[in-house]
Amino acid sequence: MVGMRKSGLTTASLVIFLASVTSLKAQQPTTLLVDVDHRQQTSLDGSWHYIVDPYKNGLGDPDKPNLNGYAKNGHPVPGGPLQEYDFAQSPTLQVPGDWNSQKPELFFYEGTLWYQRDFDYQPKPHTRVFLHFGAVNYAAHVFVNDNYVCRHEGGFTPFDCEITSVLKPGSNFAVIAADNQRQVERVPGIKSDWWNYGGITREVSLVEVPDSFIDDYSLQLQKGIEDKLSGYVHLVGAATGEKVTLRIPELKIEQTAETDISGKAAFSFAATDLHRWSPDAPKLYSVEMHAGSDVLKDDVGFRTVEVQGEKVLLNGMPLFLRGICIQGEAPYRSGRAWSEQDAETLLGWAHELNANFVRLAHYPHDEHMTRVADRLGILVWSEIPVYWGNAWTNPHTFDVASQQLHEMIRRDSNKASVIMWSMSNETPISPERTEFIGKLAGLARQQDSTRLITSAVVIPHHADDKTIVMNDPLGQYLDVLGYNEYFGWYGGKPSEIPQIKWENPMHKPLIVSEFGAGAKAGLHKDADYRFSEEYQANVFEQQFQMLNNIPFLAGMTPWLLMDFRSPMRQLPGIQDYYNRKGLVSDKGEKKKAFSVLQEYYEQKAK
Ligand code: GCB
Repeated sequence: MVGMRKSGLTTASLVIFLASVTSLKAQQPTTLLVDVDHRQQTSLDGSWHYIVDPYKNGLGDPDKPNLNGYAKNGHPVPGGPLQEYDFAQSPTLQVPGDWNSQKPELFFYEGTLWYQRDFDYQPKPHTRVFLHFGAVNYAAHVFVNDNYVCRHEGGFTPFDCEITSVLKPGSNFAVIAADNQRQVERVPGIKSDWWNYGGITREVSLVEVPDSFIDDYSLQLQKGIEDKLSGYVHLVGAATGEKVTLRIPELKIEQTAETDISGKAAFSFAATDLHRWSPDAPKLYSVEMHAGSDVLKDDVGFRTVEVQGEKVLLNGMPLFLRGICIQGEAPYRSGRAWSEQDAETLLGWAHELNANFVRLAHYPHDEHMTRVADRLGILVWSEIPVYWGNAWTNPHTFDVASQQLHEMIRRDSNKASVIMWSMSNETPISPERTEFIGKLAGLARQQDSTRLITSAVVIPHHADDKTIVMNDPLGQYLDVLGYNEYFGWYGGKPSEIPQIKWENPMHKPLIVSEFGAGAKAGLHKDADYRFSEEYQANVFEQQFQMLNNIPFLAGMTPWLLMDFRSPMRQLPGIQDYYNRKGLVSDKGEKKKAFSVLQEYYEQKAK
């Protein structure tokens, strides 16, 4: 111990503590728990003290760890240790929650911010304890009782730090440095059209598991096989040959299998009386897994999804994906969405639109979204933030992209709603980019053979000005082609849209993964007046005329459900830092285009 106080760190202890931080090399966690929301948890949500650290004094420069320099700039307290930082006296932020929308002085802040809170714990025998984070944007360095327990990169996926050996009876404390500085080699890179909300943006909890526990499982219908469930339950800390029992009581199914040397117990069994999950009937079954003293329960739907020629089939039947894009912005209050209620509001609007599909752009949304989608029967496109320009040849960039892909797949691989993994959005064509994303697609297939792989591409390959040819070389790696276009907004007049033609040399299903126009809620003008509700509604109507003539169109996800904050959208009085292409405003007002799309989808659903 280096002079820690119950409620925080003194400056002197912080300096020593930070010196040890730089000398320690904490690792990315190796455990990643699935289905955490069904486990016994102790929430650590609530008030956390924080210290803003724009110069990264706390972490030091990893290349030149010279923390004395930091100390020299301090103001010694006569006769005592330095007293520059004191978490106990510092203000608080609510967790979960981004810092930008909680404090006006942090609205534009991008950098390092330290969080601290105390918590009580009584260690129990044969119990391992993990600190589970739904997400921290972007990098997190996690300390418990002055031990550097883990670090994590990637702002939208969960991670679990094991803290069993550092916990003590009674009072404990956690310190987390969150760093959302934009960097070229990070994923996303330096520019994106959404607010770079920093901090512990999703829920935090302590999760207790027995010595040997289930960290992962998968149970699914394979493509094209409708009456056989297969998958595995994976144990950590178990000997080879450990018995695992899997039950689906409603189907009177009970199966047992034994773990192999890697801790996996494989299952494959007939499930003939299965009611398959679909948007019309989102049936979820209670699934129970028992292994030693660990029990894990989940609510799981079973369905198949596959591609046949230019069509997407759900449970063997062609389906038109009536979609809408959603950003992870909190309805009514702005800031990063994180709660079940946020998910219910956003997906409730999607439902009201007669949508059966959502594109969760441009990064994995919180788990409430996919849980609520499972319950409501809304199909999901889930994406990693490989967005616009990325450092295609940087090995670290590839590593963090593939890690985020892995974490996204792992968390949601048992969600029936999720039918597509998207590798990227609007990446400029180059051999390096195509190789990078092609490799990601290969990894996604290895990790999940049951879902479809997609990407939203944009670079127009027009045979002439009036024809879009879907020939982006990335298409060779994809099952479904996504294409973003803004005809009538960023180029051309709305009235010209219906003349645009499409060609599909790869003969794969196409989803028009974005189109739209900005509109300020309440601004009513003629249809040629930009940012009026009428302009936006007209763009949608013109788009429908074009889309109706694309024979290989498998679906569409217009941009987008709700206005969202973006530093790129400043037009005073209209945008005020919001991208206004929502069908619903940030305050929940529905624009004219909402009912236009709602009616179109009502017809499509017939
Ligand atoms: C796009 C991007 C999306 C932007 C949108 C826009 O193509 O994929 O992230 O927000 O256009 O509004 O320009």
